[in-house]
Amino acid sequence: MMREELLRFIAFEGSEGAGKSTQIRRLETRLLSLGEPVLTIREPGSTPLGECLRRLLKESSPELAIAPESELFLFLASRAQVVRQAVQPALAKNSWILSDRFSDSTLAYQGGGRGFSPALLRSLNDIACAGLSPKLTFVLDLSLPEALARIAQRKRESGQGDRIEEETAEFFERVRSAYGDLARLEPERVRLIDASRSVDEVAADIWEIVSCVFGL
Ligand code: Z5A
Repeated sequence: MMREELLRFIAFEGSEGAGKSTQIRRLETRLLSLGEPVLTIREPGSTPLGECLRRLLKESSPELAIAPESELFLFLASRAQVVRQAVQPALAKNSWILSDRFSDSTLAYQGGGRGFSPALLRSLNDIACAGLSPKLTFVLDLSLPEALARIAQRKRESGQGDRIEEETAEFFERVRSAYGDLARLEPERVRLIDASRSVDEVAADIWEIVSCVFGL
């Protein structure tokens, strides 16, 4: 396994619409401008298998009727694949990894949201991740009404929605609260970022933390 202090592995977490993809693009551009090698991935996805699983997981179809247990294993399968096929090889070349969601999504959505035990999820995550954990995880924190407004706006623009988006407000409150618990449990690694501010303000916060943690 890779030595922890060499890992240039950053995950972005939070509710849908919190701005993860936007902030990853900002950070990626900044690192590339310094001549740094960067691999950006998303979960589920980023491998041929993972992208198939992503389509299944996002599809809102009564015929599929994905059970919570099946959902859990599909997310884990996508993670196991991307770790072995993309993340490990890139880290071995000392590349940065920027991940749009990673193992903490399972703790927040399948743990907080669906009620699976955190201890069980941590064991399963360990297998999927081959013991790998991001050095730094940003949780972009946004209230539910603000997140819903952003999602609605994007839906109007792209016409696309998905299965998990159809969950109840209580489900998303539990997810948000689970992210808060993670930040309290591992304050060095998991940083809660107020995502209600402008894109520039959030990006500035993230850059300050990245440059401090990685000595840039
Ligand atoms: N899931 C799970 O249950 N378990 C797991 O283990 C994993 C995932 C890995 C993946 O959905 C779903 O799978 C997700 C969790 C579950 N479901 N939910 N809910 P996804 O990958 O399709 O989507 P997402 O990860 O939830 O993110 P997203 O919808 O793509 O949103 P985002 O990346 O956080 O936000 P964005 O695309 O950067 O921005 C959204 C909009 O807001 C866009 O129009 C932006 O221009 C705008 N925006 C961004 N930042 C700002 C600021 N600061 N101000 C104003 N407007 C902004």
